[in-house]
Amino acid sequence: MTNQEIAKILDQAAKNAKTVPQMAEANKMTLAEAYAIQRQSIAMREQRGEQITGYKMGFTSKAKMEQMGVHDLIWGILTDEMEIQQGETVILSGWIHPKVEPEIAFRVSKDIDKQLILEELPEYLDAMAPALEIIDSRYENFNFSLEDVVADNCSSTGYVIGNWQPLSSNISNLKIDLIINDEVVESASSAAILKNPLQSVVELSRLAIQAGVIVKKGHVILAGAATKAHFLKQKQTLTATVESLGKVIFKTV
Ligand code: OOG
Ligand code: MG
Repeated sequence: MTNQEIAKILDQAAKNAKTVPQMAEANKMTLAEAYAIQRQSIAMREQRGEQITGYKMGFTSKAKMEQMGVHDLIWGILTDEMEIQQGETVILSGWIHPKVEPEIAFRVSKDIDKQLILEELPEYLDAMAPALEIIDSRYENFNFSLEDVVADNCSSTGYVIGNWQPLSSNISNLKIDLIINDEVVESASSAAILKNPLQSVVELSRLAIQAGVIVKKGHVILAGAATKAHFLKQKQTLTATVESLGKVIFKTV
């Protein structure tokens, strides 16, 4: 199969909420080809009128790497179609086997056009917020190789951002909880995200520059989940709380 054909299969799988088999091994897909397929599938979304709203980092914590059996940082692309408002009720039937995970989001205040170091971030970011990400792998049983998940835009499906707060550079030990209904199902420190979630933005700047991508002013960056993800079920209230940043909520039917 060509990269374009694989991109089309993955795009349609997401659009129609139908699983597809993994394709990387059979097609001897390299990581570079997987990212090319990811970009081609996003181009198909753009042709339908979707706009890029930001980027997400993945597998930035041990908990996520272990849960999914993949051991390398990845990045994916977010679009406006994936944006969910705080408090919104989402319909699960439009997805395959969605999971939810707690995240920290950053807002870009100046185009990122070079590889940044930690000390430069306050010049490029102006806000941070608690967030929830919905991931929905297009592969059967949520199983994939590194190349497969990258080609599938890193399972990107939905994201909810809480109220923006001023950026603080001292965020390497904040308590993060994932709460389903009234039960805390996961709890971690933000240190689980590369020892400091801001390091995730440093890594994104490196990957973006390598790929020739400029992360634009106004874009959102998800730093990657600090905990495992949980499958969504109907009639749930999902909450993420991040110490000193507050909480963000959505519901399912
Ligand atoms: C891939 C997405 C990983 C994260 O925060 O680590 C991710 C997946 O787990 O399906 O979003
Ligand atoms: Mg995530």
